This record gives sequence, C-alpha cells and structure tokens, in this order.
Amino acid sequence: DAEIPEDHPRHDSLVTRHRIEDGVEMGITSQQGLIAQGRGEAFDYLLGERTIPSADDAERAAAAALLAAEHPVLSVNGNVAALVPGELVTLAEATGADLEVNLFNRTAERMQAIADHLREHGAEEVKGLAADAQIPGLSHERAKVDRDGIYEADTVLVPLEDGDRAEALGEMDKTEIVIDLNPLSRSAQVATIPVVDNAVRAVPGITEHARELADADEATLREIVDEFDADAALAAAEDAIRDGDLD
Ligand code: PTJ
Repeated sequence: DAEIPEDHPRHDSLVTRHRIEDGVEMGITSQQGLIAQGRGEAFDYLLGERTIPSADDAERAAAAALLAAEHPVLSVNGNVAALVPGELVTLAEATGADLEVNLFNRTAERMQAIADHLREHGAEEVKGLAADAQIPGLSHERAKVDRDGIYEADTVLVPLEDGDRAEALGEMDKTEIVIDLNPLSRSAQVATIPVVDNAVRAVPGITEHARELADADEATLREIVDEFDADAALAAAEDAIRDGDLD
C-alpha cells in the first residue's frame, strides 16, 4: 500500500485492489474473486465511490436486524476475508453475531486459510468447517453450511453472494442482508435488506450504526427493519448510477 500516494484520486480503489491481489497470493481469495472485484469497481465508480444515502439507511436497517436477531451470522467469503477481516470481527462483536466461512468455490485449503486469517484478526470462534448441514435447493458443495451456524440462523449477512445461493437462503425464511454494489444483481434483488455499497465501507458502516443502536429496545429495532423499503433502496441506487455526476 505504501507506494500509492494518499492524494492519488483513486487511492482507496487502488488499496482495495492490492488487498484482493494479496488475498489471492495468501490462498484466501479465489481467482474468480479478482473478476468479481473488477465488476464491483465498475459499479462503485458509477456510484461515485461513496455511501449513498439509501445505502446508509440500509446499513442502519442491517444493524437493527442483526441486533434484534436471536441468532445472527456473518457469512465470510474469500473477497471480504481479504478486504475487511478485522472489520468483520468488530461487526460480529458489536452485534453478537457468529462468523462463518462459506465459499462459493469451496476448497478445504481456502476454508482453513480464511478461518486462520480471521483468527489472526481477533476472531475467537469461526464456523463453517463442520459443514454438517445443507441449504436446500443447491448442489452438494455449494450447499454446505454449519447446522449451528447459517443453517439455524434467523438473520444472515452475505456479502457478494452468488444469486442462486442468495435465493436459496431467502427461501429458508431468514432475514437476509446482502452487500452488493450491483443493484440489479439477483442477490440484491432477493435480499430482505440489500446494501448497495462497497463492502469496504458497508461493514464499518453497519458497525457504526450498531454502536448507535446498542441501547435501543427490541420494538425500536424491529420498527427500523420494518420501515426499511428494499425496492425503494434498489431504485434509489439505480437512480444514483444513472444520474450521478462523475468527476
Ligand atoms: O470466495 P468465494 O469462493 O465464496 O467466491 C466469492 C465470489 C465473489 C468470487 C463469488 O461469490 C462470485 O463469483 O460472485 P459474483 O457472482 O462475481 O458476484 C459478485 C458481486 O459482488 C457482483 O455483483 C459485484 O458487483 C459485487 N462486488 C464485487 N466487489 C464488491 C462487490 N460488492 C460490494 N463490495 C465489493 N468490494
């Protein structure tokens, strides 16, 4: 990161790119993760590389949903493990959520490398390695989850999820929070709470709201979740992309 000058106009985007490259080198991020990152960057550029107001609302609703949940789980893939490992551990602590490694392209090596990486960033317990349950409606490898983790969770945060899996999780009657820069992606479309923002900003953003809402009672939290309008948030993101002033 040191060689990128702070005042470079694409500073944050270049730092993010290096983290994903390092993730691939460390055996955390998949090669497909590089392609996903490129796709995300294009949308982030169109959004002005900022958290738009509707995404900030979504981050507040996400925080409320995690705090109100009986059993919240943060799903971790190879991209977010490289981008925001410490921030995921902090969010889990702030909301009482479990961390579960859950990969689209699952390999034993990458599962282990990500679990180790999260522990190096302060995680105490990392789920996902037991894989003793399956999400219904998906092929075997893609369906694997922990019974006492994602399978039994009432609220799941899935960053950068593949559309099929986002849909299958939604059908399990969970509150599903999806972080995805593409408001047209199937994952964002099927989410209870779509957060159209870069995971690099969204994860700390949700934590900040969780801290503000830490003393709120359950009725207040549920009201924040109920008042959130997913369709309006997706439409606002699409408008921001179409009408945004780019520099
Ligand atoms: O580590 P694995 O095996 O679980 O694989 C993870 C990836 C991301 C490779 C896998 O889930 C995948 O292939 O995802 P897709 O189908 O490429 O979808 C990625 C979505 O995330 C796209 O809509 C991108 O626009 C979006 N995206 C990419 N980077 C970010 C992002 N959204 C938010 N923050 C980002 N940094």
